[in-house]
Amino acid sequence: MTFAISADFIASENNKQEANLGDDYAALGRQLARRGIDIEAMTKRAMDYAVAVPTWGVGTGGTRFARFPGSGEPRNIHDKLADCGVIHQLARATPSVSPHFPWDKVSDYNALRQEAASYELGFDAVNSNTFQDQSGQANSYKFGSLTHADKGTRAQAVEHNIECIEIGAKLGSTALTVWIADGSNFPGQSNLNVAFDRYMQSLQAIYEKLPKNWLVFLEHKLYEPAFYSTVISDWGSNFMAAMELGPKARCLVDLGHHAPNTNIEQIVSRLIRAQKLAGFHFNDSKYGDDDLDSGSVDPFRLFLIFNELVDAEMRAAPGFSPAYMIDQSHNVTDPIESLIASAQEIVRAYVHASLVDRAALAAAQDKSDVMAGHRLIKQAFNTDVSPILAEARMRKGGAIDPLSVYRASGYRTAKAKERPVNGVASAGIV
Ligand SMILES: [Mn+2]
Repeated sequence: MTFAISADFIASENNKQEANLGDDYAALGRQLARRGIDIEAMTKRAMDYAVAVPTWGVGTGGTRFARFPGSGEPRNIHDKLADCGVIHQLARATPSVSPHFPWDKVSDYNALRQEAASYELGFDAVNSNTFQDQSGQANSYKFGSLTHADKGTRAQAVEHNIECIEIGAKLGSTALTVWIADGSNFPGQSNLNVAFDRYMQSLQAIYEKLPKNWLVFLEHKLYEPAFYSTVISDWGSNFMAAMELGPKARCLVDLGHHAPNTNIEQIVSRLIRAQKLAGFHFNDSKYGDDDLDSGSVDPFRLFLIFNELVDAEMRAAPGFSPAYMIDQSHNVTDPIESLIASAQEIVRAYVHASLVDRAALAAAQDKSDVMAGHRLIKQAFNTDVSPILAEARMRKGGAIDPLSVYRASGYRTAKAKERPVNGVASAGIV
């Protein structure tokens, strides 16, 4: 019998804070009512919002310098599902996981689906991996995968993506996320035009294998591991590829995959307009693709992105149905704590954006009343919606204060005993 956090434990921890939450919730409710906002409607929105957790996110990440493993780390997909289950059990905002292959390979995917369901988890987009070599692999990805100069290597990478679709179909997924590390480190290393052509040919072969209700999410990345050029470097390249491929291809926005200070919310707005927004990989950054916890450095930027998303939702933008996922590397924190905190910050940004008085904002913009428009945005962002988030969690059976409950539960200590270190050092940043 492995350790699990009981519903009774969560309820008893909640008991200690329920009265204070009631006070705070009532006070916020009165404040919002003065602004013509029904707090119950906001709480319902918070309860309905969901973001996926990647299976690799519950493992400790690393950098290209070192990785410092934490105790009780998940050793396989079964441990990962248990950890993802705890995140959802406490924070109640992450009902699905995004698996990665071959890392999460098993022999029986029906059993894996049931195992996930036992934690109230489903499967989100499947992720392929052609950025590292696996043992026994015929061709190396050292110089690329879907765009490799060698035809056989490209075919191998295409086959792997098709296998991911087949596994995903068994798990109940309806999307494949493709990120490739292909690019070049030296001018002259590869022909920029030929590389893109090869990408299109490979993606076309994958696209043709997508089941009827499936989408393919194309992920761009400005740099790393290729530092001179990456084949799908920016949203322009991504958009070109998605347009050429067809309606099942959409552009994924990873917040860290842009040059510093890029106006990501404007990119989001454009992709919504073109009905090409696949969804998000949420994280935060200061200098580059830092993969820091969502909302930890620049919560205002996260809010501004959600401001575009809620705007699109409110005007029922055609084809608008983004997939939300967290994509972070947890190097110095307990990954479960980071993912709980990030999920909260993402729901917070969503509720903040939902508070924006859109009719007043449109009126201010029509009159070119700059400061009025800006104040409306700031008013929403500056509202402390913590009581709404806590109330939403509690009503769904989660914890009023998930991080404290997680720590008090002793989950990590129990897992450290159950999951002995196997001595195998795994990869760094993912
Ligand atoms: Mn990503």
